[in-house]
Parts: sequence; structure tokens; C-alpha cells
Amino acid sequence: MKTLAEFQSLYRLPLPELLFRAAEVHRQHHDPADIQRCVLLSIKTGGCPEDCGYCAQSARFKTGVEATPLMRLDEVREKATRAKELGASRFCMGTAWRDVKDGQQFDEVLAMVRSVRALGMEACVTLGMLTDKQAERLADAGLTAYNHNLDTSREYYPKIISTRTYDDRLRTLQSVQNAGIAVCCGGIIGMGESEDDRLRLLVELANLETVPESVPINCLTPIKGTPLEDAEPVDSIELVRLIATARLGFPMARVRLSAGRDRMSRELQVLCFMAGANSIFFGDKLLTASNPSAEGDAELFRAMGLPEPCVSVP
Ligand code: SAM
Ligand code: DTB
Ligand code: SF4
Repeated sequence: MKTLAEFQSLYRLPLPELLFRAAEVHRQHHDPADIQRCVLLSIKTGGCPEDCGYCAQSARFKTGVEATPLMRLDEVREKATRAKELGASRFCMGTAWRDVKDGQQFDEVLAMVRSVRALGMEACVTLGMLTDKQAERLADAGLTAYNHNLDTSREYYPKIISTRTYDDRLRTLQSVQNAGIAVCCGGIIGMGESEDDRLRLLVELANLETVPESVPINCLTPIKGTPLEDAEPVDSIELVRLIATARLGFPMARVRLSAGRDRMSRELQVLCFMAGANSIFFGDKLLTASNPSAEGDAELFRAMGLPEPCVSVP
């Protein structure tokens, strides 16, 4: 059983010591030159019944995001092919759903998963809450990972979302694990939570039956019209400390520097990679929010002396 005190004692180390330890553990388990590039696609945008206070896609807030129907399979296949050409090895698809309903749309999503896998890429989806049976069907389709974030600590969660509970989230994570699918689960920082809330999230993840293979750390992208539109940006040293602590807490996992990179300097991103982050979202768009340009990221990789993504494919 991991405790808050354990995570605090790492998080509060002098920064050079914390960074050194995290880099050491990172090297023991990963090639530090291997920063995975993932491409994200919103296959069903907006109109969501949930009230997540950060989200552009909740129907409850006037964010200017229009609800669209589920994307067509051939369009998704085309985007995934393009992502592969750009050097992405993982393709992640998201829907603005509270939960999965059995029927034609879910069947379509299963076909999308199969077609991404047929391209030789890892496939990840985030569709909201799932039943055991639905998780099994995703596993049969070859899904690599399911993204379902706990977002924050159990204590802070009700301040952000009222339409579902922390335990609802945990139940879906259990279904995913039962089906043998890798769990991608992390959170968002910069929603007004304390540093201890961020660590409590890590404690929660560390105490899951199986620890997640993938831990996305998102910095809130403030969306106009949401209750969190005026949230203060995350302190950069706090971000680096959290990434390093996540690396130490989850030595084998991919720690993903996810949303919010477009407000980060190159230097801050490099610090995050040195602290153990080893994945980014690549391409101009996240789900609805912007991301650094592919060209900008290619330049960042060049400056770091790492293999560059190819951005010149027509
Ligand atoms: N509807 C599904 C769900 O909530 O599980 C899947 C899509 S949802 C948009 C996926 C994740 O994106 C959320 O759990 C949240 O962690 C992250 N996210 C959403 N809006 C964000 C924002 N404005 N800034 C940072 N992360 C965000
Ligand atoms: C995750 O942890 N971050 C991604 C992915 N999982 C689905 C989503 C980021 C969303 C950023 C806000 C937007 O694009 O609307
Ligand atoms: Fe809906 Fe997911 Fe956005 Fe919450 S985070 S409002 S569930 S799309």
C-alpha cells in the first residue's frame, strides 16, 4: 500500500536530487531517447451530458464547440494513416460520451480500433464508462489501451464534476483491467487543486490492482465558457516535480506530457523529459484545443538531438 507520505517525501526532495533520482530510474527501465509520439483524434465531439468543469465538450457550458456525429470509419482510417506517416506509433480516439451504449456506434468504434491495429499502430480509446462485456469486446478488437482519467484526488473531484463519482471511474478501470487491456489513467493539474491533491491522485493510481502502464499528466487548457476558464497556469517547477514523482512512483509506465504543451517553453518541456516524461501528443490539435505545431515539435526534437518526426509527407 503506497501512502501520501511516501509520495510527499519524494516530491519535496531538493529539485536537483529529485531530478537525478527520477532520471536514474527512467534510464533503468526506458531508453531516454524514446519519446513516444501519439496522435489524438476526437471521433465524436461535443454535446456531452456530463458537467466536467474543465471540458470544452460538455453541453452545459457555452464553449462554442459544436456537437458532431460519430466520424466515419474511412475518415478515421485516413487520419490514422497520416498519423503513422508523421511518425506516430499510437493513435488515440476520444468520444464526448458519458458511457458506451451498445449498438451501431459502438460497433463502428470497434471497427475503427481494428483498422488502427491493422496499420501496425497502438490503439487507445477514451469513451467514458464501460461495462465488463464492452471492455471484452474492445479487447477482442485488439485495443492496446483504454484511457480513463481519475483527473484529481478523490477529495477534490466533486469540486470539478458532479454527474459521476470517483467510484464510477474506478469501476470502469476495473472492467478494463479484467479484460486484459492496458490502463491509461492520469489527471489534470491547474484546476485550483493543492499539490497534495496531485499527489493523492498518484497514490490512488499506485494502489490500483494493477498499476497503470500509462500515466498522462495534463495541464489544464482553460476553455472559455467553462467554470475553469480563468484558472491560473500551473507553476512550471511544480509540473517538473510532479512528473519526476510520477516517474519514481511508476518506473515502468509511460509518463505522458499531455495537454498544455502549447503554453510551455522548450526548456520546460526538456526538463519534463529529463524528469522522466516519455510521450507527447503530436500534431496541431488535441481533441478541441490546440497543441504545438508538428513543425515546432520536429524542431524541438532536432534541438534535443533525437530522431525527428517526419513532417513533410503530403
Ligand atoms: N468523455 C470521456 C471521458 O471523460 O472519459 C472521454 C473524453 S475526455 C475529453 C478525456 C480526458 O481529457 C478527460 O478525462 C480529461 O482528463 C482530459 N481533458 C478534457 N478537457 C481538458 C482540458 N481542458 N485540459 C486538459 N485536459 C482535459
Ligand atoms: C488525456 O489524458 N489527455 C487527452 C486524452 N487523454 C484523451 C485529452 C486532452 C484534451 C485537451 C482538451 C481538448 O482538446 O479539448
Ligand atoms: Fe464529457 Fe468527457 Fe468532457 Fe466530461 S471530459 S464533459 S465526460 S467529454
